[in-house]
Amino acid sequence: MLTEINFDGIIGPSHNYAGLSPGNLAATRSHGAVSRPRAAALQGISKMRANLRLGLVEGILLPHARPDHQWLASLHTRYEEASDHLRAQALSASAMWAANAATVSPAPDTADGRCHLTVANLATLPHRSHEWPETLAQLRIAFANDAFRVHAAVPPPFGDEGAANHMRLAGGHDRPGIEVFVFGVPGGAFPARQHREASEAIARGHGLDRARTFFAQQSPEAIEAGAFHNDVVAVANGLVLFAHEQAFADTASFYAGLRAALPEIEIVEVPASQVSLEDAIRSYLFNAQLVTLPGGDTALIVPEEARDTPSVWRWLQEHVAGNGPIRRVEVVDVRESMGNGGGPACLRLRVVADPRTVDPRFLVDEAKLDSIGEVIERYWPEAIKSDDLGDADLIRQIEEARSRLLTSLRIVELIDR
Ligand code: SUG
Repeated sequence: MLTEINFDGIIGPSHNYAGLSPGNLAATRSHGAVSRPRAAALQGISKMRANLRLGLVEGILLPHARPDHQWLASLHTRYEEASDHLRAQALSASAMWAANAATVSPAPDTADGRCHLTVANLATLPHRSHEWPETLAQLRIAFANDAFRVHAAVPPPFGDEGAANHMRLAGGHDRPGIEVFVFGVPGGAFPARQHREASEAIARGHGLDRARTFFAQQSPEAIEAGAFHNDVVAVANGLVLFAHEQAFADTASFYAGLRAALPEIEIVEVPASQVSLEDAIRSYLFNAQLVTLPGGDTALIVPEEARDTPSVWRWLQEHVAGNGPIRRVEVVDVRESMGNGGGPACLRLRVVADPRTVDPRFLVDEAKLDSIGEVIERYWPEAIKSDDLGDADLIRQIEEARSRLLTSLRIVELIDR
């Protein structure tokens, strides 16, 4: 049976605040702050546990080998001798944001009836541009079954940031859906990370039906206000599209096209007069997990920052009380990830598939989360300050922590990458 599986990125032991993402206001604000990798990873585990308790199916993606010695070698240097900036780029734990791992088209949407995944090249920012080889290696293990087709990344300079700029709407996870690719147009104050050419290549590679595939431009004011990915201002699930009024460049014709292709669609648009773009981005209202619960209700899993932002919390309360499509709101604490601009939705990659076709080592239940939690408690560093990045003991601890985790999960083929 096809079901939605949320693969959460386990927050890696090198999680730190190096301010590497221009246009990501939270990350820029946190630059130089002390990070807490252990607490961060445990927050991620608690979120997964809460999802399991809601009846959702959960999987994991793993922290990458950091520092990335292979990447540094390709730059003809070594961690010990690299500049501070290169060190930070080689050490980033940014692979935790699994929504940027790949774009996923479930089997009912594709010409060959397989679930297609294209690994994202993340070409825009140096610290993310070297994630794809290990992400590809992980996806090729987790989705080795014939039910899947895993594609290599689209070549740069066409920037692709994966599922964070992709939405799917369908009458059910197992029914043919419509897929929306959201791209940005370069030229503004901040980078437009998703390029239309990359999205079009992915749609071709996945064998999508042109009539059910949309390419929508992200509004330049959203990018300017800090929406470096579409999933900071919009999210879709089932028949519900939940978006800020200023998310898209040409909203009227985009929505008209969606309504023509999927007449049952429910578009929930939050007006700027009730929640400003600034509040939406600060609170990560839309970087929420919009999920269908086993009973059929739609729930929204928001970060605590949404409850802390009065305009946002008011809007949510009124929506739920007023019988809107979102029937339930769940609040999770992912503050350490939020400090780098990663909310609940950034931390997971949605894959619609039959769980029996996934390598079981990448699926989790509560017992497995307990044992992952024990490894984190024992081996993840407690805190990282920006001037710690040259500390050889810390680097050894980071490397050991990851290999302990992979060993305990028996995913040893990734250890020596
Ligand atoms: O790419 N932050 C990530 C946050 C990604 C959030 N993902 C989604 N919206 N789906 C980024 O900007 C900051 C790391 C640093 O500055 O050290 C960072 O990479």
